[in-house]
Amino acid sequence: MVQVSANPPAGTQTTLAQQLASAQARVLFRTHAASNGVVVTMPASKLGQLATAPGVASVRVIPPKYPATLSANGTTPGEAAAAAIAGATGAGVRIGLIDRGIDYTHADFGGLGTPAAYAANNPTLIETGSFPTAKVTGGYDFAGDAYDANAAGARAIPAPDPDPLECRTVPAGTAAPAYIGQGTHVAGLMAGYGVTSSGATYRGPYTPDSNTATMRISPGVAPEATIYALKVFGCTGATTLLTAAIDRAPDPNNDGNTADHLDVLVISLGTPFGSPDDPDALAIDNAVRSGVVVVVAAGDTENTFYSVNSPASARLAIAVGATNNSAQVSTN
Ligand SMILES: [Ca+2]
Ligand SMILES: [Ca+2]
Ligand SMILES: [Ca+2]
Repeated sequence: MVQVSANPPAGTQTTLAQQLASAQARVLFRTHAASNGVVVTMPASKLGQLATAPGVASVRVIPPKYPATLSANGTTPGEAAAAAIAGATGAGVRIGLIDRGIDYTHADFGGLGTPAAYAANNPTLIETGSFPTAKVTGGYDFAGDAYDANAAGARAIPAPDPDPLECRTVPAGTAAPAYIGQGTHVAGLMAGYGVTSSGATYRGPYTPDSNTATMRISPGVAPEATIYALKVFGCTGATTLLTAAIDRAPDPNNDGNTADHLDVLVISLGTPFGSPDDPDALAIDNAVRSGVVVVVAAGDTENTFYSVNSPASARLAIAVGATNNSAQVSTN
């Protein structure tokens, strides 16, 4: 990531883009709210000439990030009830989720909840009336389903589209990884409505008396919050698109004014042995300064030294560890 100096002259990013082209750099995206810079893929041998270009404050490598996979079975009725006792149902709170996207056709988010509804939804475009929904109130796909930062050739280049529907398939001949469904799972833990034993969306009330024990899926911890789906992964593999998504949290409508910033940003992904100076971590610090509470998974590498993920390593992030259902430190 090429970060622009403070108070740069107008047009610095554009001038920089021209210099980047001469250095065989391909621009992946530009940012303005949580970070002022340009993210490129380019030959390592050309990095030195960029560092001395006018207006450049720093040139940093973005380590690829991976989904922080889950093995828990969802929220328990007790967790949902505890939140309800506190009156903390999330009403009025807007949560951004940077992940693999969300299956917003799922009944847990008020969708039809049928395989046919998912299959009929083209993940590259917004069919009239399909999105946003009352629960998933906005979002964007920064990646496109074919994207994988670690792939060779064209798949390493993101192909963004407006639909953050989570991918449920993998390329032919590829084994399905453990994280298929992760974005939808995390969204449900956060803010799912709940699904009744008959498969219908639960519509409340969210009180200590709610009979969640017999539900197919318990309500999320904040079942009345809304979700903004920021998709940074393709169907498989890694991402270097995190800063593009973090940039959207202070300014969801991308108009340069942060008055509409999200309340909370949840990031359940990363790479072990993180640095607080990873560009993604620095973008998080700036998002927090804009008023966004940023919560990041601490990682899946068990109890060892320096195992906290980047970007959970951000100085201003709330880094959250996890245990499994047997009270063991999370290991995927
Ligand atoms: Ca669609
Ligand atoms: Ca898409
Ligand atoms: Ca705005």
